[in-house]
Amino acid sequence: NAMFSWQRTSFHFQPMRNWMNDPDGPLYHMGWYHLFYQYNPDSAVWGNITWGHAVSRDLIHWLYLPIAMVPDQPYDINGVWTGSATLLPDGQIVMLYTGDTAELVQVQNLAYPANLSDPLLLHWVKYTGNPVLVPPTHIAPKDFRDPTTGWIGPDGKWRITIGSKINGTGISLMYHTTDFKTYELLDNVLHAVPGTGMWECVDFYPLAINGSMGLDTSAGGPGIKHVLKASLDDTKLDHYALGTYDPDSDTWTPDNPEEDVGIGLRYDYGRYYASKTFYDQYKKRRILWGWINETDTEYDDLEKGWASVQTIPRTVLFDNKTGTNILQWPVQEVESLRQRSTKFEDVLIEPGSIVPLDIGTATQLDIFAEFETELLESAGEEEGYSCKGGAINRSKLGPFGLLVIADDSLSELTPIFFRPTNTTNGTLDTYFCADETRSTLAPEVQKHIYGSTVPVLEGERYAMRALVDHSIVESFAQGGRTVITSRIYPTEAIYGSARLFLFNNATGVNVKATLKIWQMNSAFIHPFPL
Ligand code: DQQ
Repeated sequence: NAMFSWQRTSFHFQPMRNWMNDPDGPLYHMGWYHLFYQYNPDSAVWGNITWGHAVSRDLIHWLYLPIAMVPDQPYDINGVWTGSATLLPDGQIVMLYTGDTAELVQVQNLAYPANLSDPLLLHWVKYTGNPVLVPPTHIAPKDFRDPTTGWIGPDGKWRITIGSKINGTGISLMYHTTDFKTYELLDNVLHAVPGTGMWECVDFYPLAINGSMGLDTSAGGPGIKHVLKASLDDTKLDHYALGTYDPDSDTWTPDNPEEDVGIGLRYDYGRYYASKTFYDQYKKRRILWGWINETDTEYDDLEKGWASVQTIPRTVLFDNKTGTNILQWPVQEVESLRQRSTKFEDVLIEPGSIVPLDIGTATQLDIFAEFETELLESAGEEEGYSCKGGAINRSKLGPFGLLVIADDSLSELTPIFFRPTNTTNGTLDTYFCADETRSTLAPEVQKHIYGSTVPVLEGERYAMRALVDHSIVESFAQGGRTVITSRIYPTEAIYGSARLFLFNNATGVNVKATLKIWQMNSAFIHPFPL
């Protein structure tokens, strides 16, 4: 179906057709990265969920493989739902996933590759003893899903955790196991946060406080913090927090109780859900996948014949400069798609002005932009602005930034911008925002204004990177402290009509922009020639 075909991405992973949601069981095996994903083979809306499967040498170019698992057993006949891979020290691969049973009960099942020496891991065997876990008696049958990757504690036992809720409190149940077939439920939960509702797709992993390497999921000891992430079913938002894990009590404590899971930081302030990390033992890094869901109508998705995209995989590190957040950054392999680049130095953008950037077509870009501001004398006082009000809401110090996926007449445009603002206690806060209000002329599309604060430290310029891919913009502020993904539905700013601009809508500052912009090649994403 050619409808809106210009909205398909060129270097993001998406199936050729039909519906995709959560990434599942990502892993690296014998030279190949494997991505599984929630997939409806029959339609562009959710249902009949199977595990789609694709492999890559570099996380950028992909080969679609046959569906890895379909609902064909009483314990998963209503859907092969989300799960995670655990690589055992002896080389075995354990896949735990949620099955929606014939009775619509959520249970956990075990699967493993039929042939470990097959680099493509084409065939998966479901364990004959499935289900391996059913909802505990105090848990509702539909509140028990998405098992994590396992990790080993100091006692040599494996642990997994599974999200749930009790009376509106989001919780993560803890289990011990030695063989992934039988499990012991612990009395305590890993963590609980009142009012956050059902926790889907819990992720739990260590980050080194210093250094640029990722850690195996079982890593422990000093010099480590643990990230706990929950996908909140009530709001469809991915929230994380940094904290300390005690492997003896199997509990986790947030560094800052006011920024606990579900009430504090988010991975991505845009369109993003059901993310999952894995440890890449080949390149020694932790990699984060996330699902970019649609903001158009189901009707449009059915017309298009497809729905959803995965983000470019991101490496995750602890930000030891702020000490309060993670850093997310597109995997370095995406840079292999870079082609011709253009540099702009100290481009002056005066208050209320728009400056076109002459780079030709602007549908596939990797943009690095730095901004410096110079306060004008006429500037008055102001405080308390945020992303709210979007890019047309002018204040003394902002907004300024990029207009992406815009056309020459500016009938469609998406501002990605900074807004520094004074606070009531005399400090400066900086917001990083994306304003989709004017992103499309299409009527029945949600048009959000996204964003949050971003730490900008002493001596740092305002810095952003944006990956533009036809209908997706992934934007990273200050090296990945705050991230926003936009799903955009252009009707005019397409193909050769797409342009890039700078803008400054502040009333009291001149802005100078320095940029390097690469045209991006398309990735090779095709069926594997089996
Ligand atoms: N998607 C899966 C569930 C999970 C949800 C079903 C999150 O396992 O909780 O497709 O998007």
